Amino acid sequence: MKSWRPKTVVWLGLALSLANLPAVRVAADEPGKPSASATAEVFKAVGVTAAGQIGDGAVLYVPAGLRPEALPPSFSLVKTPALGGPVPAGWRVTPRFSASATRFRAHVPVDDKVDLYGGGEVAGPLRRNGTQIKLWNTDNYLYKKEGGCRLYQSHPWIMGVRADGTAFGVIFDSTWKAELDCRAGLTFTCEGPAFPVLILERISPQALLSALADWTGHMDLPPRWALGYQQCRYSYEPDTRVRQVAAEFRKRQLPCDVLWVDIDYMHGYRIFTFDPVKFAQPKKLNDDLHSQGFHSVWMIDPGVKVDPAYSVYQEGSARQAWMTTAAGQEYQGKVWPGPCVFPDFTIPAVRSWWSGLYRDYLAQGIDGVWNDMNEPSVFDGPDGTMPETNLHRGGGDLVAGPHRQYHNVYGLLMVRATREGVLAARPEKRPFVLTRSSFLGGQRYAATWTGDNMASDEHMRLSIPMSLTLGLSGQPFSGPDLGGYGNNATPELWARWISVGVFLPFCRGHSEKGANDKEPWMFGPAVEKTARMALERRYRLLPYLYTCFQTAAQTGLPVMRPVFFADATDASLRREEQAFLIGDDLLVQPAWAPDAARPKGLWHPLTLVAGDGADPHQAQLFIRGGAVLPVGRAVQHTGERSDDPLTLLVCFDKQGCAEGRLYEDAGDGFGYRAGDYRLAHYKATRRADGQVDVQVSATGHRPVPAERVVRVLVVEADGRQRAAGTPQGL
Ligand code: NBV
Repeated sequence: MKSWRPKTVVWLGLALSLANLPAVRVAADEPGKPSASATAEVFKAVGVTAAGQIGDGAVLYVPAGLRPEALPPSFSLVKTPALGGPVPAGWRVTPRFSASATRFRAHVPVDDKVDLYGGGEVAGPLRRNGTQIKLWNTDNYLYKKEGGCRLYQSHPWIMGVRADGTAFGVIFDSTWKAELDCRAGLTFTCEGPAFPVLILERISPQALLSALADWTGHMDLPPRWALGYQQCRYSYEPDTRVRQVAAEFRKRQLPCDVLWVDIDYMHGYRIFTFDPVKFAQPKKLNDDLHSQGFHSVWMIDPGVKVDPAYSVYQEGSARQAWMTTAAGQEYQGKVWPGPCVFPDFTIPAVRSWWSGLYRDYLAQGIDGVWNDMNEPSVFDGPDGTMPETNLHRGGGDLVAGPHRQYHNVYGLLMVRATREGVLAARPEKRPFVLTRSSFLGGQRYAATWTGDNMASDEHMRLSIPMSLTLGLSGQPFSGPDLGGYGNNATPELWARWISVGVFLPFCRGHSEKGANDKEPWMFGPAVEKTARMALERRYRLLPYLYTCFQTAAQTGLPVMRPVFFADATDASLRREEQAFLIGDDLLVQPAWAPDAARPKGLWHPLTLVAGDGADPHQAQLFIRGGAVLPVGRAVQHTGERSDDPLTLLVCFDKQGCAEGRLYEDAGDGFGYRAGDYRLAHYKATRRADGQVDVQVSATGHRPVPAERVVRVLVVEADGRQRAAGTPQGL
């Protein structure tokens, strides 16, 4: 047998060392076209040191300047790519590398007929052809800066879906400040040195996303309470206000699981502290919330107040934990508390110190952590962040480098440390961390929301492709601020938004200081009724939704999916970005999108709450022919038992068959990893006499919950639900 060795093709003797060059702003030329201006940046071709297979349907391209056996550590990849054979014959997607004096580029030619998706958190269309984004995590209030072409997170990843439904994906494995241009093929240009490109090839978009999760990591199963409705505002203060909001939800019978505590709980905005007057007894507050079935999530920012009398500042200073200027001086920038210092999360000892801070903090009964401002956002810093020349000292496998290199992973490193700290403090519980800034692979550490949107029709519509695109970029757990963060929401807008928002993976209402109160009862009785109905729909769906989260954790498939996932060969679905799927079996069509493209085949209208078909704001729901959808009772919070009864909604295909799955476990903790779960697979068939046979097979050791009543309802073509028995033992 012939042994295979990487082929070395060095076209230019470029000894590229771009790491320390200053950022030179250049005119952004259209990729592939010669530049018009005499001073324009010139890119020269760079050869490939090695290219080869690194797994099934996965090929790595390594440009000159890098060695395949000594690639720089990757923040996205969870496995080190090892070349195992030549590029397979007929391989269809190949990058070309080039470099200018200051930047390095990979260009991937793409056939015009390919539809492009991904790129992470983007404000724009779902289909990315013809768009450009910047990868430079930015605190982008109301998405106003540069038309929202750079937001809080960076995902150097694009996937292409061909007419026949096959799909490929490209990971540009660099953290440096970059641009991703989808106008003429794919062009990724970074202000840093050479980087490898990984190309994945699969038979479908679904298989591709599973491959992406295998390479960039899977989301861990969140606690079940994190799937409930969550209410936030900047800020509920003092603690009595948090209690009032909690009481109001329960009094009005509006389902809710989580209350959020924003920065004003802190003592002078010092992180890990509590205001001695406004939040004098955080533990008592949390205990009381817990007794009413609420969980609470509290905010921690990265900026640490410069205050020699403050323990976090003292401890960090003693450890030399802070970011420095290029000259090695402690860097200070202004955030909420005034002058702040910022932990250098590239230093392993700083990360473990940061992790340790959560032990006493969480002992106050705090359930989840919200890491905000972690781009990092610096009020008086250049471009709203810290100088690109600031120095990260690194450690472990990370080399020292300028902020320009590590800026995009500052939030990722922070939430990695946060998650580790939360887990260490409470090893028996599943951590819940929400982050604003993130990077490709960030699903390993935290869920995310789409930052400071505004209360407008435009942003409401935009929020759907945003969350879909995050899902197509490896992050299954995301959602916008429902109702809009900035500005006042009108009752009409808020009602429309909550009616669709309840189907997003992360479901939280929020409002900015100064904007109107956006709790469900603030817009009058009619809107409150609409909200209750929408929330009850979500809570009825919890058994199905939790099953979708388990699928996402295990397979990498998003919870919220574009409708083209129902048929990747149907060209008419490729641009649909208002209607969407939850899992395989539920189609959500917003009331404002009556003309949304819908997949062919049987999709029967679905009612979940009496009267939901008559409410003008509720989204229309459709169940897929061939599906068994497990749903529960509308409870007030996820701690209540919702599976009494458990309803199996059966929608037969043309052959009179339907299948579905239900995943159940303790809802928190890690017992499921040792088999304490039940994954039921239902198979329903229509008998000649109109009755329904349901068979179940299950994996896992968890028994069927005691005395569970299961009822089967057949969903007919007109949406009517016909009772078809209450079988035992399901
Ligand atoms: O902590 C206050 C807010 C928070 O409510 C919001 O969700 C974040 O995106 N935070 C930004 C800082 C203030 C921004 C104006």
